[in-house]
Amino acid sequence: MAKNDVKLLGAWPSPYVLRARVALNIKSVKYEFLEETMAPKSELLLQSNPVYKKIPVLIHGDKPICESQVIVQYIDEAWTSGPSILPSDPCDRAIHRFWAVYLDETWFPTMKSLLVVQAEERKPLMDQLSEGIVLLEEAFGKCSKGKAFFGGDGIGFLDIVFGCFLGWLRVSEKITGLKLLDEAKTPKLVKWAESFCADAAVKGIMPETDKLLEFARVLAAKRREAPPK
Ligand code: GSH
Repeated sequence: MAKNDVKLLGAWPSPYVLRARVALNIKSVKYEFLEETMAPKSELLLQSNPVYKKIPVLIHGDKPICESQVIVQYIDEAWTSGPSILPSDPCDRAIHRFWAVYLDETWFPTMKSLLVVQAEERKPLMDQLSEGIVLLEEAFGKCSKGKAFFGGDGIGFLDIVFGCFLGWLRVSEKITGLKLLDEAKTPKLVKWAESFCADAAVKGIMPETDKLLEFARVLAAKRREAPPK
C-alpha cells in the first residue's frame, strides 16, 4: 500500500464519518470511501478499531486513525498545505474543543434518545436540545467575531463537529414537529447552518433529510425491538 494512500471506512448516514469527509475536502485530499455494512462488521473495521469497533476509521498508508474528532485534528496536522481547521490561538482552540466535547457527550446523545422514546416523552428532550442551541448561539457570537463560521472566514473545527449533526437536527425537527434552529431565537446559527451546508467542502456530501429520516425510522424500529446492550 502506498504511503500516502488514504482510505475512509464509513457509512453515508453517520455524522461522525461526515466530519472526516469534510476535513479531507477542506484539505483537497483524495481518498477512497469504503462503505462499511456494519452487520456484520468487516474484518477491516474490527482490525482497524479493535477498541470501539466504530466508524469512521481513516487509514493513511497502513496506519488506522480512529475517533472522528481525533481524525479531523490528524487531517489538519498531516496536510498542512490546505487551510487550517483548528484555530491558531491556543485559547480559541481550547474553546472549539470544549464545545466539541459538549456536543458529543451531552447534546447529541439527547438527540439520539429522541429516536427511541414515545411521542409524549419527546418535548422535554427537545427543550434540553433547545437550551443547548441557545448556548451554542452565544458561543457562535464570541467565536465567529462577526464572520460566517465559528472558525472565522472559513470552516473550522467546531463548524465541522457541529455542522455534521445538522442532517440529524433536521430529522429531529421533522419527527417532533418542533424547531431547534429558529430565526427568532437563534438567528446567527440559522445563517451559519445555511453557509455551512452551501460550502464547497460540504455540498454534495451532506445526506438529504428525507433519506436520513427514512433511515432513522428503520433504526428506531430495530432499537425498540432489540435495544443496544
Ligand atoms: N465517538 C465516535 C467518533 O466520534 O468517531 C462515535 C462514532 C460512532 O458512534 N459511530 C457509529 C458506529 O460505528 C456510527 S454513526 N456504531 C457502531 C456501533 O456502535 O457498534
